[in-house]
Amino acid sequence: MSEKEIKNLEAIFEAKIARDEKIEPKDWMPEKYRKTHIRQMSQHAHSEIVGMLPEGNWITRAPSLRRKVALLAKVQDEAGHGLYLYSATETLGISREELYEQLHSGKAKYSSIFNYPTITWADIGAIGWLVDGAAIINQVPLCSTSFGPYARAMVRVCKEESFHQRQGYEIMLTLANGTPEQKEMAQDALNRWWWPSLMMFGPTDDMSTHTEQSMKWKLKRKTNDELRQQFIDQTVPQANILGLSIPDSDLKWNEERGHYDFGPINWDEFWQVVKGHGPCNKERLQTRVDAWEEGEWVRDAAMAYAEKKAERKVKQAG
Ligand code: BYC
Repeated sequence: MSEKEIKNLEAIFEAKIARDEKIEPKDWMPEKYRKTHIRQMSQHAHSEIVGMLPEGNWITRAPSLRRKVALLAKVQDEAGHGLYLYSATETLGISREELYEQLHSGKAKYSSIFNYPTITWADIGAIGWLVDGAAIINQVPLCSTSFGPYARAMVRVCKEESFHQRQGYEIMLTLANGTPEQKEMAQDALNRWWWPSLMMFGPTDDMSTHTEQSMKWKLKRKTNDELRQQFIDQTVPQANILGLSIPDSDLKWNEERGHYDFGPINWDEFWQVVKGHGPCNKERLQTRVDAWEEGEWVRDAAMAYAEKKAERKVKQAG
């Protein structure tokens, strides 16, 4: 393709972004746009799949049938989110096998939050309330992201996340209004999950490598810091209703800014977890690799069946 033709395609692409039109898989797009989307969307898909593990840990120990049914449904929804997102990523010309390989080899990232352990039942409440609460804030703007398949997948994901957030908050509400031991368990879960939840939004804007370009492409509609602040402002009143205290002595309403001020985030901890040295990184990855290897016979059987069926069709047609 000549330089002039590329410039022309670039102009068409930029004009579409400016008009808020969706970019579809068959449209021309700059290579960097395609790669950035593969990176973010696949990391998002991996996060959903790995995100099933900390909660899956509690399915057999949920305290009642009602809690078990809700938790099962939530974890199944997460599998579904992963599958929509892998399919949407495949439209950018990368195979599912390649995506899995990137996760299993440790090349691809997934959200830092899923490398923390779920020690008590209250952790399931805290994940629904805080982690899904953070996910909604991060993902609602993604419903209007510029790449069509990602934006459309996000609409359904957000509806389901909203149910997840409520099931978590309801667990916290029950514990916070329960016995002193139950309330203490809820407080302990909030203490352990608060800061990692703030880290989910990614590094501060001045440290974020991708935000500026992703905002220009309308992949990201808000910056990491804007979303983090929105999460804090929304969550503090919810903690007050629960009668639990947020583990941050610097947390204070700032009348002038119209936002809560908050204390420093431990970015060393964040980067340690992102680089694979969090409390559960090794266990999480190993579980995924084992699932992939143990499922090989299922994939082989499905492929063999599909081939046999295709052969039979050809014979019948001939
Ligand atoms: N954990 O330039 P930045 C869920 C990486 S699933 C690990 O700001 P970007 C749920 C980042 O990848 C939650 N790594 O990046 C599921 C980059 O490294 P690379 C997942 C992180 O992409 C089950 C570097 O740091 N949600 O909600 O502009 C149950 C610099 O960052 C993290 C999504 O994936 C992190 N927390 O912004 C319950 C949403 N943060 O790639 C809930 C879609 C940053 O250059 N993704 N890094 O090696 C996004 O919105 C954006 O990718 C992020 C990061 C805001 C996460």
